[in-house]
Amino acid sequence: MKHFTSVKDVPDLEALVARARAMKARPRAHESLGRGCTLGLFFFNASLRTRLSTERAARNLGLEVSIMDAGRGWQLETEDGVVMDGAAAEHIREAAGVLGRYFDLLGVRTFAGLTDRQADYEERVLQRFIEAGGRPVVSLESATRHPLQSLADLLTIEEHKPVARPRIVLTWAPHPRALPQAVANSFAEWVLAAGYELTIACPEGFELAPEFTKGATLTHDQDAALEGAHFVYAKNWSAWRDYGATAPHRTDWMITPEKMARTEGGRFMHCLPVRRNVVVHEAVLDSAASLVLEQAENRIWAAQAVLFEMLKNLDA
Ligand code: AN0
Ligand code: CP
Repeated sequence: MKHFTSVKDVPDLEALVARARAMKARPRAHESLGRGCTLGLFFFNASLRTRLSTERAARNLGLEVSIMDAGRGWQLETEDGVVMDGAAAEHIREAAGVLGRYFDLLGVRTFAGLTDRQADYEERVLQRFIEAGGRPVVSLESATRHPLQSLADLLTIEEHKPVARPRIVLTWAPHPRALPQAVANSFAEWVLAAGYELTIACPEGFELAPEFTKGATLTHDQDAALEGAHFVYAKNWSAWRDYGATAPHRTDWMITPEKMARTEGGRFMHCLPVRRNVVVHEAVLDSAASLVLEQAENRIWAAQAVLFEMLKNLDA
């Protein structure tokens, strides 16, 4: 595996999940693998989990890690051919090129702008970073995907599924701000690639891009979708069709204990950060049904499995 930007980069999904489980069982078993190798993580946006779990994972593999928070005070130009007489002092081509000279492996987090759908869905920032960096790149969440999150989510489902073929529901939930579709797109893509059936519930107008949801069952009836579910993955996303539109007034879509009661002993999932009593009622988060901390922990083992495969590829 050279780059890790989507499930499409994974040659054997089952083997990668097994690798993550092995890392969890013996975190330090490969602590000399990364010796002498360096990993540079570049964040255009704030992060708690991705930043710290990836650092944890890298250290478990013996990698040296440096992290740059570029969100504040460091504006990069990402478009080609522009006259750079505005706020951005540096172009991504130089910035990523420099990082490629400093590190063996690179990680980058870049959010969707949510104004230009085409630019976001072409992953222009991520692609330019990959081109200019000249090194293997792990996505720490891009405009349209969050593959490390999805791998951790899949691992969590494998660990907690009560039956071989669980009923998995991805449901839209309200949020005051416009958020990307990345987590939801990615969750759908990975769960479907793993061969599970998936139901996606959202208000009208909030359907995800068809390229991510082909094979899933789509519904606008959340209550019906929750009936008999084993996993309820809640997430807000802004609209793909009317790009970036939000619906914070749809408070009727918040996940409550009453809604969870429709499920088949369903477990609650969310990638975090989550807004209590907006996306989900606190009674659900504080209940035994919640898997959110298990998911967050599994971010370490997901990142460690991915970095392990990328390090092996460096040697090859
Ligand atoms: C982001 C999102 O929904 O995409 C990050 C999730 C990992 N969430 C927020 O910005 C609250
Ligand atoms: N779930 C997740 O990626 O969280 P952070 O934004 O804190 O990294």
